Amino acid sequence: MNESRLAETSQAGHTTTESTIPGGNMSYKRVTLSQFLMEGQHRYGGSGTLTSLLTDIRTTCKMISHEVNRGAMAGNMGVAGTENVQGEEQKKLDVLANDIFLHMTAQSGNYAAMASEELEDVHVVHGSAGRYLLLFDPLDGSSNIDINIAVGSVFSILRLPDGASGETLESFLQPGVKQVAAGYAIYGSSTMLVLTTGHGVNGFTLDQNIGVFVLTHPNMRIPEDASEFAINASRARFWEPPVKRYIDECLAGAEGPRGRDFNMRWVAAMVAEVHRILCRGGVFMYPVDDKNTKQGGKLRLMYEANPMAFIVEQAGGRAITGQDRILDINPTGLHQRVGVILGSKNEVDRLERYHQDYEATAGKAEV
Ligand code: AFP
Repeated sequence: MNESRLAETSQAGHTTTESTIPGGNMSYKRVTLSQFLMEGQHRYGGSGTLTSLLTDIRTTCKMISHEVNRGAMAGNMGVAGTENVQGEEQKKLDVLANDIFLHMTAQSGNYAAMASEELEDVHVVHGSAGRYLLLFDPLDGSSNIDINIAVGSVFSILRLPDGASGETLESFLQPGVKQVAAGYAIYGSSTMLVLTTGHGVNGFTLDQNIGVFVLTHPNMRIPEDASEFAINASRARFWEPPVKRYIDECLAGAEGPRGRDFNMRWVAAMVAEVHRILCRGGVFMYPVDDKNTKQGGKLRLMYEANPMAFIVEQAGGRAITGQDRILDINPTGLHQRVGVILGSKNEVDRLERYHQDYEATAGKAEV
């Protein structure tokens, strides 16, 4: 909601008076997530289901935020002693966050079934007449937990196809363009919920004093140009030529073909990288490389790449695998992995051109 819409809403009926209390707290004048969703429901003529779906997510993320913030005090640090379907060692908070998601979002009956990074198969919500599917990475960046660096939760919401059953995997295998909503929570210096329902991207900060998410980042937009890239540089020897070309040019800085210096960041939590890009632009890359080619890449399509691609595109950025638009990929598996290049439009356009140039050259070489 931009300021003008906020003003409209205020004029439309909410009596707002200047605080007459000396030094009075003005936070009551902010728009809460609930008010924002209701306003959007009236504006876009929703039935209220999407509002209810996102209310489930709101409560879930508040509970996970609480557990993350308690950290060592609650014995939430360290490993769980188990592995997930990816064969990755689970942290205690991975398991706890997953349980919170499953429990809290099943209560409303909105969801027919769910899929989680932490579960091998579809999780059916028995007895639900819900017409939606929820996919999530309950704790993204969990390798950061024990070193007190930002982590997050990522979610994606799909409609249950007409005539389909939430019991089956096939119901989930929809391209990212079919998402009805997506978002993430970032548990950092503050807890924020950033989401889209297809009408732009808006960010809400958790007011810990009253336990309410308030609109603090209306209509988030990604600058088309940027001079900051995020990639795990320890994998440089595995990169494909187009990626190496792009990074080498960034590193060449003002004396190189880009004519300006670049900065680098790597937080090892996709949520934090995407949030930074939404706040100030940049490009995030976890491309397919010589080492992860067999797996199809590192990041998972259904509950990491697709929701983040939806958000990034809604904020004016782009999200590709290198050659293809991520949201157009027809999934073949619940835990399918893809290469991810996303962020500022003009930087992603350049990377796409470099991949096309390379494919064209390689194609000629094979003739
Ligand atoms: P974890 O949740 O296992 O820490 O993985 C996080 C992630 O999927 C993504 O959020 C990061 O961008 C990426 O992996 C970090 O990968 P590296 O461990 O290779 O830095």
